[in-house]
Amino acid sequence: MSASSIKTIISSYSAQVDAQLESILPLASGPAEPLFAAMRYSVFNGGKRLRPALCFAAAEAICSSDSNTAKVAAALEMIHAYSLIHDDLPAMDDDDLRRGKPTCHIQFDEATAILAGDGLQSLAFQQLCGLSEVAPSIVVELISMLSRLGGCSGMVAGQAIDLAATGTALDLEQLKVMHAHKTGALIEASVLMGAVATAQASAQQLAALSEFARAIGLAFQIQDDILDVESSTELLGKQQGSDATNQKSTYTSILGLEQARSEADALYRRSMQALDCFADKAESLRAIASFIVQRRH
Ligand code: GRG
Repeated sequence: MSASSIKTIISSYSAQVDAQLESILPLASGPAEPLFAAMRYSVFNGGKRLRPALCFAAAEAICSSDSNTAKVAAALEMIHAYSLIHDDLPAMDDDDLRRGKPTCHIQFDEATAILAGDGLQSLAFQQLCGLSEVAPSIVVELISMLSRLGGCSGMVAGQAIDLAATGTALDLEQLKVMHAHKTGALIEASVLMGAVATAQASAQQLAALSEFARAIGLAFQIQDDILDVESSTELLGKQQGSDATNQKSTYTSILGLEQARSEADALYRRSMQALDCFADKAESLRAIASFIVQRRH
């Protein structure tokens, strides 16, 4: 599939999730106006919408996507946006630039940024609770997945491992564990929740999607590490070279650029194999996976 067709697929999913986000995020008015403005600022400031795209594409690998998929995708994007707001705070990575714009706490203030993250997190779960046309057992399964993979068994634990490791050198295995939690868990949630929301996914299909997501999640992180070395602040929309500045262990610092690239390639191939059982139904997932390893920002 050509690069422009991949972009077309991702844009069509983005349009659907953006419409959903627009409808659920509170308007920036009333006594809590700064909070709502900060939530909107952090959601609508130019994210690539990769997690929603994976959610839609996974639903299509099983059968088809629908309005419930858009709601699940919006919940995932709100969790992602909250994680970035909190990650950028002075108490964590202390970053001023995100997506080429001032980070939430710089644009607003620290207290508002903390609340915006909190508000987005709870709104994500509220969104899942409001799913219609799916059985209550599916809603509970989706809530359980997002709390497990986005919370202290997944992404939040990854962030804690990362913070605890600051200033120490991790070996490759420790780095993998950290990234499988910090970045990989929400990517896995995106794929699995898109499939589960269809109510038609078999255990075998979920296992294959899980394998796909784990491989592409790690490849995503390796590409992130490569871009931190190779790209520019302008293209990345965040400070280039920040991993080295913050003395963080990365795939490139441990393996070197060339080996990091071949590791990402190997993971990409593994992710493709995991999709074999879906034949043509997984074309969009394949396209997004190739975008992930080829992306320049
Ligand atoms: C604070 C609970 C908590 C978690 C933070 C995800 C995360 C954990 C921190 C982000 C730090 C970081 C830059 C990780 C590298 C991988 C990553 C998640 C990059 C950003 O994702 P993209 O490229 O972002 O999909 P966009 O801007 O396109 O939405």
